[in-house]
Amino acid sequence: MRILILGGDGYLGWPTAMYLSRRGHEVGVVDNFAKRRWEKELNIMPLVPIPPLEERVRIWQQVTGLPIHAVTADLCDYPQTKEILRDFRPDAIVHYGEQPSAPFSMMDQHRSVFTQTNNITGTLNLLWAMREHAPRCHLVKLGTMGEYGTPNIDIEEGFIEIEHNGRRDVLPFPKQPGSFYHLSKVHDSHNILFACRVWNLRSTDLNQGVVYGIETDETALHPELVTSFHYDEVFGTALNRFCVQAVAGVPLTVYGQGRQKRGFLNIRDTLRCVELALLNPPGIGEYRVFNQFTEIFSVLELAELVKRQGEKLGLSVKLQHLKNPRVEAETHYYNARHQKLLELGLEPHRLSDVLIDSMLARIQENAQRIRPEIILPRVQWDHASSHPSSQAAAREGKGKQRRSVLEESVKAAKI
Ligand code: USQ
Repeated sequence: MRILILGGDGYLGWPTAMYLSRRGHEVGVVDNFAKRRWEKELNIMPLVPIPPLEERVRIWQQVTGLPIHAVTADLCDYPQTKEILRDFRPDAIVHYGEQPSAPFSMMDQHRSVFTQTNNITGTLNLLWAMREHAPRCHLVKLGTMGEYGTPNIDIEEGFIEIEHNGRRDVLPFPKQPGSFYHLSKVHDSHNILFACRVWNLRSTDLNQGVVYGIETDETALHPELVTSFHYDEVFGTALNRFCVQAVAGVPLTVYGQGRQKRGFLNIRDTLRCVELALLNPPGIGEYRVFNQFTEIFSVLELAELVKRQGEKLGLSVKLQHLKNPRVEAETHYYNARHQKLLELGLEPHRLSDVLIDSMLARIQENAQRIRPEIILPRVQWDHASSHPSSQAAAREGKGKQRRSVLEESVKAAKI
């Protein structure tokens, strides 16, 4: 297949590009490098610095003899988006090209509006470009389990059969997301469903859980093929952060009671899930949802696992229950279905002692790079952000208040 990976410079995009290239697909990656810019703005960086995308593509070709085509483009620029689809003629598109962080979207007004403008506009442009230039192409869109929130009933895969006043229908599962970022994915889902219904496009919405892991078979081929692994409060996800904290000797940052439950999966399973969706496409006009995670844990369970394994390796690991910076239920029912990818053949890499050991070992090799000062949470869901970058933006913003928010955000999206 000819496959375009949008957001191909990111934590998941780059490993997906290599994985699919190695399996014989013709792969193109598209990125506007916005995440590298946000890292600079927030003064954070991945644990291991990552070379520029062209360099990684060159090394990939050198190591494997396989080409990956890289294009710099912004999905918020419609002519650019159309041109890419017209030139590359994809059979499938894997869409990771969005602002991926919940804390980033809750940091301040500007970043919140930016997240929704960027994510929703980019995806809507993509749908219009597909309609015009690639109407049979299969869109594999990365959504999130966070679209559903934590309802007091079982979570289905996208749709639920409801009986109301004696009548029945199958309707989109109710959404109760927990941040403006998660909301942006909800809005995307509605737009994609509508485009499939009205224009006969086809799409798989992968409602993915929290991903952990630092290495895949392809990143391990060469030190410069490493992926962008974050442990800061903005882009780092829970288990990745806990592993780095254990190595750094920083108490594990359990938010609140830590009883909040989420679906988790290994980065290797993300790649396999995307491949399974690609190899088993939906029909013309079909919009389907797969819940993409392999195991459910509470945050506290994860922290305890990391503590136990860390101590076996001789690390001194403590847990710290911080006042929860987020507004989220800490004690709740959570039972989400995740059958469809298993039925297609997914064999999960379950979280094991060995897996945590290997993450800790990999992080220990880079222990000198850890910056403890970027670990503690500063973004609060219900207060003004104490993040220095937001305070600076707020001071600067006073002189600019007349300029419309939308104008600002669209401008930022194009940098
Ligand atoms: N948490 C802690 N301590 C930390 C970090 C997080 O207790 O140091 C808790 C949070 O309060 C939350 C849970 O861990 O209850 C998950 O937080 P997270 O930061 O690992 O994940 P989240 O913000 O939900 O977002 C991440 C990715 C996002 C993806 C989502 C999948 O950044 O792109 O969509 O996971 S899901 O959570 O299923 O919606």
